[in-house]
Amino acid sequence: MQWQLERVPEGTVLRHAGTGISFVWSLCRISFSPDTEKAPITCSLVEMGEGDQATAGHDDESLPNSHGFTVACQQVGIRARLDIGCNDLVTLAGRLVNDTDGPLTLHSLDIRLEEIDFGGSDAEGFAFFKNGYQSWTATRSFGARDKERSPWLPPARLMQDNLHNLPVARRGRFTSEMFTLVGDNRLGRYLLAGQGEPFQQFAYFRTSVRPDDRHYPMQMILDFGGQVLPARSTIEIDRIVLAADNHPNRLLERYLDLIQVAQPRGGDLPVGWCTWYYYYTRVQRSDLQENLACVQQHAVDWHYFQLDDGYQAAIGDWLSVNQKFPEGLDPIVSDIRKTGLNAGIWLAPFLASRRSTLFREHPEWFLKDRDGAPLGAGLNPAWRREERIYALDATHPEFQEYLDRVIRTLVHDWGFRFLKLDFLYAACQYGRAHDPAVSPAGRLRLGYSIIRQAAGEEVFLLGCGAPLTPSIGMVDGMRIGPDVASFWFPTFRYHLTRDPHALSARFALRNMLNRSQFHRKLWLNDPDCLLIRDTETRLSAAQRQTLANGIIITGGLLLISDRLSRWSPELWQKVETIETHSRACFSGRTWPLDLMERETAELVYNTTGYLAIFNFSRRARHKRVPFSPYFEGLVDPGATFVSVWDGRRYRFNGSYLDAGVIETHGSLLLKRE
Ligand code: 9PG
Repeated sequence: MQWQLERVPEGTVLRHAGTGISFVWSLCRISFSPDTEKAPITCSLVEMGEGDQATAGHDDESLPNSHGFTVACQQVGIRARLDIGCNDLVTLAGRLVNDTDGPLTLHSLDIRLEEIDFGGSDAEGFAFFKNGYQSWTATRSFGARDKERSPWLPPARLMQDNLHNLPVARRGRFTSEMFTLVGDNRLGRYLLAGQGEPFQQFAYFRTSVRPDDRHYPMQMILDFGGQVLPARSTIEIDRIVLAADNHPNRLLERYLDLIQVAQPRGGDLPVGWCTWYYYYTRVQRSDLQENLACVQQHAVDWHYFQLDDGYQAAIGDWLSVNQKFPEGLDPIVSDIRKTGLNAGIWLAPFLASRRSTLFREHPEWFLKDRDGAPLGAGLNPAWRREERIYALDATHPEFQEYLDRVIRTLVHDWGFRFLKLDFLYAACQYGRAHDPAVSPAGRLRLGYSIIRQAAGEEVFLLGCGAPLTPSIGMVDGMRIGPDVASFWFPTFRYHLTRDPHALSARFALRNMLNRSQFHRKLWLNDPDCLLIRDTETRLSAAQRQTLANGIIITGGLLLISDRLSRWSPELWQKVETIETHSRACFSGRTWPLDLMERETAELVYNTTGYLAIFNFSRRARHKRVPFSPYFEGLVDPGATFVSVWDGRRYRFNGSYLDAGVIETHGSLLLKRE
């Protein structure tokens, strides 16, 4: 038993024997409204005495070594039974009980840890790892002097951030979703706080630190998003776990094992082609034919050929195609099948635009804002300006029937075997739903189960623009970063928008490396598409190589999005090499070893024996990779590696590996000899 719990007058002190990390568990508050229209009431949950506990009941399900306590807000009739269990993890589990004769609208359960102590004398070594809300959200670590930003434009926030846990752009104030890692890099001590099953709420974390602080507070929030708890009923709350270790990757691995609900899809690495990053919404039938012809000519062993955004008559009307596809999608699917590939298609199942037939005919199928109007879901610059989009209500029975029919038609009538489900955040937006007893996270889970039921087990479901926790166990693959692009970074646009998630090769790489451990624990990671074209690109040769190396070492889906007829014979050869190494890395575990020290990990190890070394700085750098602490227990101190691309040899000399000079945005991909 590594964690010890001690009761003191200020609260409950928890101390981890292995690392010496400790904190005080001080306060728990709940916020709810007796009536949807009324302002929320926030009350501190007070621990009840022995006698009161007896009336609370529910002693059936306590955790090992638990300190069960019933906390309640007596005057209004809500009760929480919480258990803190302590072994090598601290686990908080519990339920909420509505003791009244009317429904209660739930907002949040707020738990505070005070005086988190890593044993340092100030915050110089402080590091905070932020996991973003959904696929596209920035995911990276910060130091005590950093600022975490959110875009200026409200639609960009709505489409990429969690509106209910927005960064405040102040030095030392940080937010995270689903889990966070905080720690001290100088001491090598880390604490993980994370959300567990059943993933019916959103969990988020906030902290605030000043450079001379020795202790930090942390707020952990379970957000119910206005879910209604009917009279005299009970709900289980999502678990919260805390763990400590000297190695951030080991800690993350422990957490991912704990929350893994299903084995990811078996079989080989999925390889495919996608229309988006060359054709965008201009895609037409002849483009598909042209690329299919190339695939056939080169006899490659790919599995999927996916049509992205651009075929539909309007966002929401997935079964009516536009004038670029005059013969519909049937002939396309049969062309794809004839080439031996599986056809894939993109759709945004919980979005519809104002000009769609769906919106005009069924405004009642949408989530509603405060005034009862359909809830806006942002705007995509790739679509027409007048194409205002709205969020559908996954709890509406008639919409559920429509969704079922759309998916059945795409899969069983038209023959698609791969569905890229995009803009899924819309299902979780806070608004009035047909069934208010389903939480926002629960709405997305409900939507996924309707889609899975209609599509069948065999169809590959890829989540995109998707809040992470409700997707666990529901999708085969998951986009884990923002859109890639044929440029490194939009410097000018970034200055205008300050969008920390901005689509770019740089930020796509940041998320794919920083989130690489999710792969095959929660789903298959989709790092977004590989672009290796050497024409019609603003990526330098080094940047293209780095994108390829990042996709290879992290072992996720390999989806290509170039115009294949423009590839030279060298590029066809190159993609073969990429496939070989991607297949090898696919089944390994990837550890971004310096995750807590930089915005984007630069030392990435795959347990099948691959090592990638990146230089994300703006200058060429001579890189000496220290053996300790990163490689202890992973490779031996004299291990030799060979460069995958030029056969050069590199060796750990007991204390470091000299990687030589790596150009700006360049990288090495090495394999154990
Ligand atoms: C099709 C594209 C591609 C791409 C998806 C998604 O405004 N935004 O914040 C925004 C983010 C991502 C995005 C579009 C808009 O791209 O990730 O692969 O399928 O939709 O429209």
